[in-house]
Amino acid sequence: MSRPNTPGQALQALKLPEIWPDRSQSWASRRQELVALLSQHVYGRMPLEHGPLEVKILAEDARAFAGKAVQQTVELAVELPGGRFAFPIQSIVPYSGRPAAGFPFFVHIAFRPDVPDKYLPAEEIVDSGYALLNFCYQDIAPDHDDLFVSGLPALYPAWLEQPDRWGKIAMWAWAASRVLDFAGLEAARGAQFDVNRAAVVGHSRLGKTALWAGANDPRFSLVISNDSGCAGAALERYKTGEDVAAITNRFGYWFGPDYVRYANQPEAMPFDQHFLLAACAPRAVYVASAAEDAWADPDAEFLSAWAAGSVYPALGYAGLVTENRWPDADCSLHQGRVAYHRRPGCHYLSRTDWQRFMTYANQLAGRS
Ligand code: GTR
Repeated sequence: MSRPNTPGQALQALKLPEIWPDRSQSWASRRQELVALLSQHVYGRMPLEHGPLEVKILAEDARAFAGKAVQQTVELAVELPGGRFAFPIQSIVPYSGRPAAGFPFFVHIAFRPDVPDKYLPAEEIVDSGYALLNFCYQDIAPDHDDLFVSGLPALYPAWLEQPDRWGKIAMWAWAASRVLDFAGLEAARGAQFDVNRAAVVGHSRLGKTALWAGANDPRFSLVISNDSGCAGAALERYKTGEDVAAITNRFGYWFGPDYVRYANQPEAMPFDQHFLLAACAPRAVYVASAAEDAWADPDAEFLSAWAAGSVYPALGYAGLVTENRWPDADCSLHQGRVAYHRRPGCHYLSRTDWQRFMTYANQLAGRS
């Protein structure tokens, strides 16, 4: 497909399904429908029932990062229909500059448990006045097709019999909400976290996961996807690189059973990925692209962000604030409740990405 001269022309030609066609319907009710639609057709449905969260500190470094923060390894556990599920997280909380309401924080859905990590400049995040809650997705459900016999899904056995049973993206997203439960418990004890400034962030397959976590859990006030591509931020109807056929062929277990039906026929989808971004509205949603990431398709991610922004004005906010031209290889569009950046280089969660996320999060706080 050759690229139309302007993104506006591209969107017009696509004739995307409308996010909120009946404006007499309340947004709260339409938003629920979007989540239900995406559950049914893409990610599978998340179970809701679980026991109360149990918290156990496994290890503590009170002088982490040159003495600037306390770092704890914490075990979170809940009772589920099939037994007890426990997983470790890392909690990093700065000592200085604590706002009265507690620190704003990132729930980082991580490829590895390590803090710091090549995708996680933890000291810089601490220095910027943010706390961090980090967990490794493989500790929730392993990232391979094991027929859901291990980790979290095995403890919801009946759920796996459902025709719209969840896939692994939904399982990893479920865990992000349990981590947020932990922040809530800590905040209730007067501890460090400002639960009104909770962001969820992930890269690539975990960027898809961050979006699904944010769509499901309105307690996340900022939802950030980095290079999330197919089944993440990118419009399926527009994109090149990875498509539904390619992703379900390699990673069918990430999704509910229905998604594969749309392989090679995106026009049959009663939705597109702008529904996923809009399901976060009126909260802030941030789409980050890498200029050379053709597999994810930066233009398709940008168009989706722009299309999703269309619901915000009726909710009292600007969506994506942009001119009608394709983004430069290095740009940040931070003025609306839908934010976008494109940075030079390839598929990676870089320091540059984090710096821009924090710039935007600071700006949001200044506004509210
Ligand atoms: C690729 C996959 C992408 C993206 C990526 C990643 O192999 O096709 O959808 O999720 O992995 O997570 O790094």
